[in-house]
Amino acid sequence: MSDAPAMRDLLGADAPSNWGKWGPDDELGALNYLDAGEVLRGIRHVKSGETFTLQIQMGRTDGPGDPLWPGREGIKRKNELDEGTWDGEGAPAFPGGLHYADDTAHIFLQGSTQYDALGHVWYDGKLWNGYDARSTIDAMQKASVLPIAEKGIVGRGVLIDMARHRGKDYLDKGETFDHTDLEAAAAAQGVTIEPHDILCVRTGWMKYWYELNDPAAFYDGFKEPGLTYSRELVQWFQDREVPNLVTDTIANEVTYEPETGVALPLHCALMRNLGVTLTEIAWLDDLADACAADGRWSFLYVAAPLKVVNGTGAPVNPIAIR
Ligand code: UVW
Repeated sequence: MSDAPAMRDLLGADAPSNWGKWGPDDELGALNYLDAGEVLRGIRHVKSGETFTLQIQMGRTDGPGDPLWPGREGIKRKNELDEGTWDGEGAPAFPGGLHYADDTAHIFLQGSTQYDALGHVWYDGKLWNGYDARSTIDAMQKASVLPIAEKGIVGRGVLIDMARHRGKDYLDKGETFDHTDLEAAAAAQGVTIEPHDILCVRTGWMKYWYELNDPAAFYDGFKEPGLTYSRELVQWFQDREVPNLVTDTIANEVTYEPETGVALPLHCALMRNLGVTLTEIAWLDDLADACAADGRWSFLYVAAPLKVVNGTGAPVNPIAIR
């Protein structure tokens, strides 16, 4: 048993919270900030019409596989019908000679670039907005990914390139940064992180996964780089009214809070308590290169995770339009 403190002791009984802010039945959390005005604000940041898709490829077979939280598996895609099907005795015959191919897939909903449902993590038996954690049993009844998917996520995105800011291709294992570093990087990039921005943060960690091409080395002493918990950082997210945090890491924050060893406290502080939606495993490198080339770090961000009823999350291919 670890001697790390309980989540409630680390975050505090009076941790910053948005529970109740959007009513007792809310399942969207800080995405409520993204209203029609925010869509129009995002559109004003489209200047050149370039588009960048931010999902990693699912089920790549030419490298290390897909980057995953330990214990998860990448997509298992299976041919059900292909040209071979139509050779056999008793193959279906369609008027006109139509042939077609079908696949099935077994996927972890968190097994690729994804939106987490607000109910995806919890502590002390309560999810986002105070919903009972037992409502997750068998199927996520409250704060599933479905309301997020029904809404869609559209607004002004801003990219903070922490790896570039620190002069690296990718951050080191366990390397941390906080809101003051985000502000410093933004200032160096010549961009301001504005209220209601969809905050995209690049660490280079996806690039590291593919370039290293060695899952054993990647998972040895598994500790992703990322944002690290402090009460001030959580307060900053609440004050900035950040609706959505998007990163190129598997879990959006340094895996273990360095002082206490608590695993993923920002999942709890931001997602469970503030209703900030988390998007993980994003491919931000091509977007970052384009932003660095002309010094424009803001864009229209559009994402529509799959409408999985009762889903704990859903794969997504967000698009940044600049
Ligand atoms: C966990 O919460 C364990 O994983 P993630 O949010 O990265 O999918």
